[in-house]
Amino acid sequence: MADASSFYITTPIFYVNDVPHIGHAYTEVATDVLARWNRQAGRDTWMLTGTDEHGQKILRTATANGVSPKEWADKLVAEAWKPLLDTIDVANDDFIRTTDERHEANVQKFLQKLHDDGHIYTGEYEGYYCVGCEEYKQPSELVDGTGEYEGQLVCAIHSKPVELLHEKNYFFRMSAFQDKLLELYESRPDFVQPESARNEVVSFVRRGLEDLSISRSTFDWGVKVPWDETHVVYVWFDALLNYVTATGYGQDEAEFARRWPAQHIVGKDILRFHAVIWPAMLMAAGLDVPRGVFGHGWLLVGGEKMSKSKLTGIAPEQITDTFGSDAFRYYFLSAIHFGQDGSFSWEDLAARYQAELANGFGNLASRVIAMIGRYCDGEVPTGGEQSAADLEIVSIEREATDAAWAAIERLQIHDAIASVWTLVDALNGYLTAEEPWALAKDPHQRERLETVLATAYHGLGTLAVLLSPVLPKATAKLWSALGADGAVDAQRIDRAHEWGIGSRVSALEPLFPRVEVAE
Ligand code: ME8
Repeated sequence: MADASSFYITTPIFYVNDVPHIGHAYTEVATDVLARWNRQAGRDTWMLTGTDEHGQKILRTATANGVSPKEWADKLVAEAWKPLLDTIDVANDDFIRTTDERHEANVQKFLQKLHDDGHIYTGEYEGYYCVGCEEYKQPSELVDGTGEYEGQLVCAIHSKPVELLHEKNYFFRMSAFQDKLLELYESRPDFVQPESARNEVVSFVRRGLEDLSISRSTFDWGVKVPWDETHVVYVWFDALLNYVTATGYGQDEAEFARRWPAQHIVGKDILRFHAVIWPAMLMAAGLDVPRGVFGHGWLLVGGEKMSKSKLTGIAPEQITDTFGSDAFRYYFLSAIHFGQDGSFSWEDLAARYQAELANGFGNLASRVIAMIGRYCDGEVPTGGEQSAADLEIVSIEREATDAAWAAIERLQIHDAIASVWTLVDALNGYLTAEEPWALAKDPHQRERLETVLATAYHGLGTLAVLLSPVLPKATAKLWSALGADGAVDAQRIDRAHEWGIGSRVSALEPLFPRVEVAE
């Protein structure tokens, strides 16, 4: 098991049936911010993301497009899923595809072990299958279709008809793990977060666990079951294993021991797979369960979960082309309480961009640097005796650093940003109260002017360090304008207020320029 200085964090691996929308990008940026923060706190951090490429959903899409599923997946990964990471500035350490050899071979090893140890048997199942979810559904999860699906049962999530399937499959004895899972949720209350997600998972497991069908035999796009090549592994059983195959399970035990277990960040739609099925699979194989599972909320459009299948998907570039990747990251992570649903609107995005990023933070940075340029010839002043107001800024720097770090440890990203913003607001208030532009007009106030600018300068450096996981591009520019050494993301974030001072500032272009928003 990895030691306390190790931090392994994952996103779900996304289906390649379609291109990404801002819901997928939201999970990516949240995970990336947590990874960057931990990396900057000196932890041995690893962020994994990737794509889920097997199963009927991908097979059908590829067939409808007249290509093989592998060709389809290659195209989508190269043209859409990998470019997404650049669009939103994600610094992942690895990208796994379920068609990678390192994955497929070790899925077979895992399955063979479960088979050898008696966790798998042959059985029959009849039930309603949703290809959108790639899951058998309980009758309570279905609703009556309307419009073109009138008279049919549809999946409540996808609003598409389910299919009645009857198959002879291999089954995983998941029911045997019911008590162990309940003990896990009891002994580690933070295992499933947030609280609402935990409650849902606990009551689901208390109602009784069924065994799980883990193979399919009516199509062959998947990993072959090692002892019976007429079956492929159920796509979810295959996909969940990415988290261990990507970090050496079955082939590099040292790497695996260094990384595992992971903190999983997922949308609440796939909570049960991660918080019930996945830990049961790991328990059966004698491996450690994950460090935790965080189920975040949905981005809603018109009050419904935004999705491509319902044609409400918004492409991330629609936002980043106008506002930039930093604003994308900041907006979704500060405006939505991490763990709850949030409605996206262009008006809200534009308003927060202007008020918080352009006027609140960007303008503060430009003003302080311009004043040091104008009044001190670009030399960073050392300042004289500190007043109560100066000392108050120093203590807010320390408090914001501690509070942000504590919030990140609880995965409360919006709280962390709010804590950092107390320093943005305090510095803006400080400048308004101290009026350095007025002090500059009075030669007797020279020392006071320098002290105020030195204090504001130090506050900006602290902000650059604290905000670098969320705003990597803007803070790198600010850091260089502050004349500070090294790279901003190499500064210890848990001690952001102790950053080393530079000696000369240089001109800073507006960090968040005015944008013209089309109607
Ligand atoms: O479920 N709001 O992949 P998927 C917020 N391959 N997040 C959203 C969202 C929305 N409206 N829509 C999608 C799968 N997401 C499986 C996962 S993991 C072993 C296998 C995000 O392509 C959110 O993270 O359907 C959700 O859980 C995920 O995309 C589903 O992606």
